[in-house]
Parts: sequence; C-alpha cells; structure tokens
Amino acid sequence: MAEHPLPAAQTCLEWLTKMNLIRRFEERAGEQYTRAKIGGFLHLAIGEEATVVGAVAALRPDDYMIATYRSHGQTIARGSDPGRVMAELFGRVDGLCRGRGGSMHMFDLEHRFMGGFGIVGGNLPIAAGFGLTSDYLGNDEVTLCQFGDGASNQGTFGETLNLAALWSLPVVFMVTNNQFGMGTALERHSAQTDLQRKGESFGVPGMECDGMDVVDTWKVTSEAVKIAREQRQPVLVEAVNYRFRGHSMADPEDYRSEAEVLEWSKRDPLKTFAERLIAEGVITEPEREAIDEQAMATVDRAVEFADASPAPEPGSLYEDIYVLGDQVRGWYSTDHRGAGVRKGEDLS
Ligand SMILES: Cc1ncc(C[n+]2csc(CCOP(=O)(O)OP(=O)(O)O)c2C)c(N)n1
Repeated sequence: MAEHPLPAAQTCLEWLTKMNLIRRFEERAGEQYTRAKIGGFLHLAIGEEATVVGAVAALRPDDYMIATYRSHGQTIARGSDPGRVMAELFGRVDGLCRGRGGSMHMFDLEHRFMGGFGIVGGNLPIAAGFGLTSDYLGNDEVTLCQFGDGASNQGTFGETLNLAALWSLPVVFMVTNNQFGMGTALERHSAQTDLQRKGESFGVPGMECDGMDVVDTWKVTSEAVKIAREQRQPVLVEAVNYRFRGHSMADPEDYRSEAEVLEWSKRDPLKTFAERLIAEGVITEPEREAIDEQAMATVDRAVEFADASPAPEPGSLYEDIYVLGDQVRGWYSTDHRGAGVRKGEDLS
C-alpha cells in the first residue's frame, strides 16, 4: 500500500500522543488485572492503536461511535478521561459508568461513545438505529461501528447491512480484521477472507485500509465517512491489523506461533509512526521520549484516581433497574412465592 504524505505536524503529534497513551494505558490495565484490581474479563487491543486513533480522527465530535468489548482505546480516543476509564475497570463509583459496566461496557454519551458491547455482532443493529435516528432527525451525523472479523459471520451482519443499504443509513461499518476470532484464524472461520467484499450482495461498497498505519486508516475512513454523510450510503471498511496480546487475559495462545507475532510486531503501529515522524523531521527523539513519559504520568494518575475512588454502595445495586419486584407481571422474574413454573400467570 502506498504511503500517504503526513498531515499537519500538530495533527501527527496529537495522533502519536493518543496512540502512546492508549498503549501505556492498556499495558497498565493488564498489569492491574494480574494484581486482581480488575475483575471479569479484560480484552486488550495492543497493536491495534492505529486502527482506533485513525478511525476516530475521521469523525466529528457529534458523530456516533460504537465498538466491542475491546474498546478502552476507543473511549480514550473519543476524549474520555483516562482516570474515569481506569476507575470503570476497577469497578469504582467514579468510573465512566459508575463502576457498573467494567471493561466490556465503556460508555460516554458526552463524547458520543455509545459503548462497549459484549455480544459479538450485537452492536451492528444498534448502529443502524443511530443511523436511522440521524436520518429521522434530518441531520448529517454519521455513525461508525467497529466489530471484529469473527463478528462478520454473525447473522446480525447480513441483517444490518441489508437494512442499512435499503434505508440509506449514514453508517460506516468497520470490520477490524485482527486475524483471529478468539483462537480461530480468519481462514478457518470465514469463507470469504477478503472481508471488505462481504457487503457487496447487500449493495454496501467496501474499502480496505492498513490498520497498522494511522494515516492510511484515517484517509480511508474519512473517505467512507464522507460517502455516508453526503450520499447517505453505508460503507464497509476492512481495517487489517494484528493484536499482539491474547484474546483476553486468559489465553494460552497456542493457535499462533511466536514467530508470527514477532513478524507482525515489526510493523508495530506506535513504533513505526514515531519513527516516521522522526525521519521526516516532525519530532525529535527526545520529544518522542517526552511524549512517552507524559503518557506514563497520565496513566499513573489514572491508577491513583481509580484506587482512591470508592466501590459503589451495596444498596445502590437496585438503582438503574428497569423493573422491580412489585411491578413485575410476568413469570420471567424471581418468583417470591417459591419454586415452580407458573408460565404466563399474573403475579398481582
Ligand atoms: C453472540 C456471542 N457469541 C460468542 C461470544 C463469545 N466471544 C467473545 S469474543 C469472541 C470472538 C470474536 O472475535 P472477533 O469478532 O474477531 O473480535 P476480536 O475479539 O478479534 O476483536 C467470541 C466468540 C460472545 N461474546 N457473543
């Protein structure tokens, strides 16, 4: 793929700073997980920072973004405070979702980051819903929906792309092809491995970007966003990248060789972008080091902030629940009258 000229120096600096912060944040999150500060699952996107930052750079602040359970970076890139993201990982009250969501369910309405989503492929129909909302309201906001290569095999993929094309919804679907769905390699789970083509039969045009190159990701995503915004046409973008860590923190990684990881790590998006900026005279080596130190200091503060934040009160467990005991009219809730199936009975 041809190398694009760099954008303005200020933009390059911004991207490098964000990618560096996300990398350090995730490394530290992994460390905190092993110290049992973080419960549940933790999916890191180390190696995928160019895809995250390049895609976010193509959006306006009033555009919507929705991603998967692997979305700490997206949240930070959209502008959420790293301290609040770390506090969410720790399950504390100052977390973005007051500690209710954890790693997989980041959410920040202020920055229009509409989640973090744990169900593989479950975020696609929701993205179509945002697109339909923009259409209904008659504005030109675009939705960017990121999901994995594995998710492109889900029924929701076809259902959503079909409706999005039929209803001309302004949604950019970005399939992040990090080569694996958990431990299953792309060629073992998808008949069509040229993922950008998967929307063709629905009338959704495809594009591909080098997800290890922040400039290419930004360029291609910007083009897709422009089409969605101006022509009301959904687009599918395949971002080809690689995750350097396991699927989640508990992954023996026996489905790939060390040599393969090593080969891809030569294209480490953070390292290659920093080296390019130095080679083209945008920054100096000491400046790069200063950016890294700044990132580590921000992450130190984020951990301190999360540590100092209290756990939610046990009594708050019943807050934000849609239906409570005496409002229940169905058989699907806990039945306080004891065991036994009473399907369809009215409990009142
Ligand atoms: C509907 C559903 N099925 C299965 C799972 C379990 N699961 C979690 S992640 C994952 C793999 C998804 O891979 P991919 O879409 O490529 O995303 P990646 O993890 O590589 O970012 C699976 C099968 C789930 N969360 N939801």
